[in-house]
Amino acid sequence: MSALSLTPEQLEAYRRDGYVVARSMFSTEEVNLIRSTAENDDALHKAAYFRSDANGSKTRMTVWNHPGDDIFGLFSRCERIVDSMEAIIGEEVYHYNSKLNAKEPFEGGAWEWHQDYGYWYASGCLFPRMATCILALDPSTNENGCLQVLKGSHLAGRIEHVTSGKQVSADPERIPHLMESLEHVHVEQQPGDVLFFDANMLHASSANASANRRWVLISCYNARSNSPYKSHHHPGYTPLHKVPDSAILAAGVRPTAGKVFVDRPYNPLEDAVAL
Ligand SMILES: O=C(O)CCC(=O)C(=O)O
Repeated sequence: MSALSLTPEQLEAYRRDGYVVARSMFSTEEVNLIRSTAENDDALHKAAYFRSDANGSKTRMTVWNHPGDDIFGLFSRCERIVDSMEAIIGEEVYHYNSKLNAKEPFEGGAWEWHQDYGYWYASGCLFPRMATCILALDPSTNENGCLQVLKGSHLAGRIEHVTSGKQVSADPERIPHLMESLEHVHVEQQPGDVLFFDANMLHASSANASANRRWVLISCYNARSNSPYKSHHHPGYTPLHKVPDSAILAAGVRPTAGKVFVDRPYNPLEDAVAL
C-alpha cells in the first residue's frame, strides 16, 4: 500500500459523504509535468471533441480506455491512486476510462446533475462497484466551474437518468427534493488535489464564466468482478499494471504518441433517443 494513498480517516469520510478530497496528493512538480504535457500534446488535442450544455457552452474532452505508458497513464496506474481505489472498492480494480476535460475561459460548459453509474448501468455494469477521481491541473473554483456534489447522495442509490437538453441527467424531479436534506458542496481544488467520489454520487458543474481556465484529468475504475455483461465503448476487465509513485517524475514529459482515443463515446441513453 502506497504511503500516499487515502488514510483510514479519509476512507471513512468517503463512505459517509460519498466523496473525499486528498489535498496535495500530487506535488507541484508532478502536476506541472502533467499539465505541460497536456498543453503540448498534439495527439491529445486532435482527438478532442466538444460536449455542449443547454446554453451551447462547450467543454472540450479527450477520452481513452487504456492507460498506457504516457504521463496520463502513469497517473492512472500509480500506486497512490490504484491503492486508494482498491481500498474504496474493496477488491482488485481495473481502469475503465480516463479523460481530459477542458473548460476554457468564458467558454467551458456546465454539466447537469448526474451519477456516473447512471451512465455505466446502461453500459452493462451490474453493480456500482466503481469510482472516479479528478486531479485538478488548474485551480478549480466556484467561478470557473469546479465540481459540485450533493454530500451523501450516494446513499440514495441509482437514480433514473433521462435526456435533458443535450445531456443525460439524473431525474430532475428528484434533485430539488434531495437538495432539501443534503448539503450542496462546491468542491474547490488546487492543482495536485485529487477528488475521489462514488459512482452514485450526484455531481454537476457550472459553466466557466470566468477568465481562468479549468482543466482536470479524470480517471474511472471498475471492480474486477463487475466487468460489463455486454460490450460497449469502455472495456471489460483488463489487468492494470501498477507503477511506483515515483514513475511520473522519473518519466518527465511523456506525451500520448500512439495512444488510441475514444471517438465521441457511444451513450446508450442519448443514442437510444437519437435513434
Ligand atoms: O468536468 C466536469 O465539470 C464534470 C465532469 C463530469 O461530471 C463527468 O465527466 O462525469
